[in-house]
Amino acid sequence: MPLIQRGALLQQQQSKAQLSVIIPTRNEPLIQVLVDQVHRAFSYIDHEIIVVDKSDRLPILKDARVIQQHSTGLGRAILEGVAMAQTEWVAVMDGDFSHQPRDLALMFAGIGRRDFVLGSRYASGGRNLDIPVRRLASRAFNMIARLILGLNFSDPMSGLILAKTTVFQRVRPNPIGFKINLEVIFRATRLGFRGGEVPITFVARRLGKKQGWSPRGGKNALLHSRPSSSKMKSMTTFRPHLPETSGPLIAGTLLIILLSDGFPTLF
Ligand SMILES: Nc1nc2c(ncn2[C@@H]2O[C@H](COP(=O)(O)OP(=O)(O)OP(=O)(O)O)[C@@H](O)[C@H]2O)c(=O)[nH]1
Ligand SMILES: [Mg+2]
Repeated sequence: MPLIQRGALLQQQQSKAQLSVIIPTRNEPLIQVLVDQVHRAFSYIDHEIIVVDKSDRLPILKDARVIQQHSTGLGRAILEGVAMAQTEWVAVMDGDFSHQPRDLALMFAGIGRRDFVLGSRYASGGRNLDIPVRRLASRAFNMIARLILGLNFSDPMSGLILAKTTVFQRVRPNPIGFKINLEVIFRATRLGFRGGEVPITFVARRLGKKQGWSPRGGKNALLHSRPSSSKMKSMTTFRPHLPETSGPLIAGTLLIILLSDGFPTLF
């Protein structure tokens, strides 16, 4: 190949972003502030931000690709974002400041030879500053997921993940509702991808309308997921009667959601 062409190709390769940060959003008032902070956290690396939006009105954002979500549910929003990414790495974070851009930058810096890393509230040095009822539910939900799936991660439900794009491509998640990371982690580990975790600080949403009460939005899973079993169908009809903060009911509901919704997609 002529030198000049080789040079142009090299330049093209070098200027290609290495990392796509995918932020699913639904009426998030602080999204532009978050986009700016993510850019600052990754100022040392070529990156892009893809906002996959399902708001009432598509936000106009500076320095981010905004795509309108065509599918339904958070899990599928993430997949739409990953499909747009042409980078070696993809990261997924919430758009409400529960996940900190600096934590994501630390995850990227510490990735080493691993194929994916999870942000963990429960690894040594991590913190969960969410409201008490959600902290409790999150612990219970994590424990159930880890026990049943035999996952060796302290917090597979944190929602913050950084992975090689090939991990998502090989895993080909088929999410129903919210539980995409659980599915990705479980299948990726089975496929032999190397995973790790980095401690993070998770905070309750700063602003904006609450979208769900469960650690990862069980209510949205009920509202937006495609029923995968008769159990799920009965949960959907049952939903309007759910009180907002009834602990045992929440734990029971989460368990049923997990069993009826997430698990059939894992195997
Ligand atoms: N594109 C898209 N984004 C969503 C959808 N549901 C939630 N989100 C976004 O996904 C991220 C996580 O959802 P949250 O509503 O924060 O879920 P949560 O943390 O369990 O609950 P709260 O923080 O209490 O609302 C946020 O950035 C939401 O705006 C959806 O159906 N589509
Ligand atoms: Mg949130």
